[in-house]
Amino acid sequence: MMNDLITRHLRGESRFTDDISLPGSSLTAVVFTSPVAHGQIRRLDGSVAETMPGIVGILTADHIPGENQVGNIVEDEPLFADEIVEYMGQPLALIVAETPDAARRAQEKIIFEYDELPVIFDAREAYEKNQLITAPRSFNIGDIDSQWEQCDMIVEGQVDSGMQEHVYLETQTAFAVPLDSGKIQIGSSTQNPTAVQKTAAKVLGLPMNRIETDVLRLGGAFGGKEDQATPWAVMCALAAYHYKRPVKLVLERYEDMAWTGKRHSYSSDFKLGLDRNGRMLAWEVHYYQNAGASADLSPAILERTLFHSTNSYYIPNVRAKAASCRTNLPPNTAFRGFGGPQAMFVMEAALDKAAEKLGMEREELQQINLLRKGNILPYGMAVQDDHGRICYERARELYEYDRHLTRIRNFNASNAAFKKGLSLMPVCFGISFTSTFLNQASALIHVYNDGSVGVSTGAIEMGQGVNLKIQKVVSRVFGIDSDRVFLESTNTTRNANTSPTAASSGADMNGNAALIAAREIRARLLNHAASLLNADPGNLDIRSNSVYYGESETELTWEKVVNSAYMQRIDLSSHAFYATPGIEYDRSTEKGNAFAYHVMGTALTEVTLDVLRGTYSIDSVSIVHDSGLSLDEATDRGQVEGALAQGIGWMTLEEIRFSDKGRNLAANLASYKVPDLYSTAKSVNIEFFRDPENSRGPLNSKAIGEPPFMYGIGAWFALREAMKAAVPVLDLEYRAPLTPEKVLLALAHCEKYADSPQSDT
Ligand code: LUZ
Ligand code: MOS
Repeated sequence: MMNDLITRHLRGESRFTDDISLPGSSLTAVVFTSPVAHGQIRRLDGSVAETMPGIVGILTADHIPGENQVGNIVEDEPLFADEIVEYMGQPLALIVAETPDAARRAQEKIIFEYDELPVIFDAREAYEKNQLITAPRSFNIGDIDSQWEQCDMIVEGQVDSGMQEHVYLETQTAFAVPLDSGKIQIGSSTQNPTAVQKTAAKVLGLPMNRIETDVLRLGGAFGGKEDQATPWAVMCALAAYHYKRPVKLVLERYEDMAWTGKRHSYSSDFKLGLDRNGRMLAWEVHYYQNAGASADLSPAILERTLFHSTNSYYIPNVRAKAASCRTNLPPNTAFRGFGGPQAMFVMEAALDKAAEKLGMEREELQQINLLRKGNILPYGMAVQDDHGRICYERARELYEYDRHLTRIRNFNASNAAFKKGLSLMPVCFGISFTSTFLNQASALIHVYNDGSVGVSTGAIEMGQGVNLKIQKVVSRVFGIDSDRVFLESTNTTRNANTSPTAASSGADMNGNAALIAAREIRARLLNHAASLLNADPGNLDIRSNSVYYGESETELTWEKVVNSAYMQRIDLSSHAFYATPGIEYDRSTEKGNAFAYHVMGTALTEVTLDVLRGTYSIDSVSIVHDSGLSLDEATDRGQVEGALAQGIGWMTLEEIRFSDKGRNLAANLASYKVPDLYSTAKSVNIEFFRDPENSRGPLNSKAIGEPPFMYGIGAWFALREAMKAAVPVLDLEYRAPLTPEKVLLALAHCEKYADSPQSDT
């Protein structure tokens, strides 16, 4: 029988934020945003718009009773701009109306006058002009300056990777309902209900106990709703506060794409030193992150970039520097991988360049330098196991790398119009929030006296299956069928001070909290059963919905023991807290055990290039992935496949360009290409490597969400191999995405295939 959580979803019965009917006379809101990337505000006048039919009111910075501030890590982001606008699409006013049509008509009648100010869109230019979000960071290990002399070979270069739009199916959506005693309930499509609660409280000048955030489920997020769901929800709260009526706000796709932040583009410089055997000795890298106009999560993302500067390799001497650069673009934000992919692309590019110069395969260099258990990473943490090496070797063997390499060489030797390329891509990704304090979660479990179970945690279900996993954890601990366990919405009144569901750690942390809470209730029930059966609780167990004494089923069913415990006034509820043990990080020394563990794996990618057209297909990606004992294998398979497709999209297809005025030229799904069935991998093979000893998630599982994204980087390098087979003297910049257009221009030896700004007409 298929799990109920899945069947309801498949039938289209699952509800999302916009499906929830609001009580009585609810209002609609739309947002008026800046038409200019940088400007001094001269006049913002809604007086004409306000008199239009159906308009309830227009709210600006002047209507904020508390602080006009939504910045999370750095307080540098107003809810509504009041003196200056810093990017095109920055919110200026909220139009609140009886109907969506009325609101949209008024949107056009707002008068906005400004004096244009100079703009910066490029991270390196911002760095030169000292436009930084926070102080630059630097990770150091060994003694890099004395190492260069020891190196037999040094390669240097530049690497660029592009932005990426989240394209969650459900756009940013929120509503707010005024309750009794000045309390406001917010419904939000957010990964971070506590941030919504806290920010709404701050903007309204209320204590947090007057705001409740409730989240049912999200139609995708991918990091795009970790921080950037907040302003829309706070706007609804502000309107509900002023007009004492429920208010809903749903962004149109073109608004969402134009106004919200993306994955950060990075531009980086590297210098890599090796000995003649291909061992990496010294690694120097400088990352320039394009943060956009305010901090958002950029400092945390920058940090994760530094943590992943050496990916799956051991390098004893490292100096990695990173700067978060302020530009006049929408603030960039979390996106699956959170700065890790950008770092890994640079590392692989450096390896590629070194391999070419040494006359070796990139894969040979990878193999020589793979991490071993006990190796010290640049941030001082020791590698806990050899899973990276094991997965790499297993992928080579299982998927017959050597045989395919020979086959592809033969193919390329006898075909001019088509060329094939092959690559291996190892991934090593740290699991835990890099801000140690965020590694906490809670669960609240009620066993009702009819035997049914309700579970509330801080985890947000966004399609990744976290509810299914927690349901399995709880039903396994209780020894009952999973359909007896109901997963409640995520609600700040039931679970307070929640961390965002992010960093791949939602199931790990909330699952562990649920595990602890369920075990507490189970122990009480077993004690009670022991007294009923006159037995030692140590000999009792609950499984298959009954209490067992050793191997024999007793007459106590789950319902009976639950109801009897209730009659004896035994607490059938439990709240539990989980704080990931053993992690600490010191930002003053940039050293510490930042992660609970690493997830490792390797992908083998094969591509075929059409040399005349520059088009290509990703023929297959074959993966060995370190999964621990999966809580739900179909879910984990789906996560690997989805992340891979998204990674391939980032590396090959998805391209965002801005006009010379800072307008996003790819702010709709006609000009922004996400991978479809034809452009993602034609076949995907996955083998899970399971080592319960080293799997620190609940019931020996491991985090799954982000690490497989980075397998997609393999597509870039496989494509480069195919291009080199066509044009041996190929001089390809390390620049993503490698779109068919760029492939074609590079193959044609076109010197200038880099992006050039287009005029804003
Ligand atoms: N969010 C965050 C994340 O706040 N800190 C992190 O370390 C992180 N890592 C991945 C994804 N989201
Ligand atoms: Mo995220 S990139 O919200 O885990």
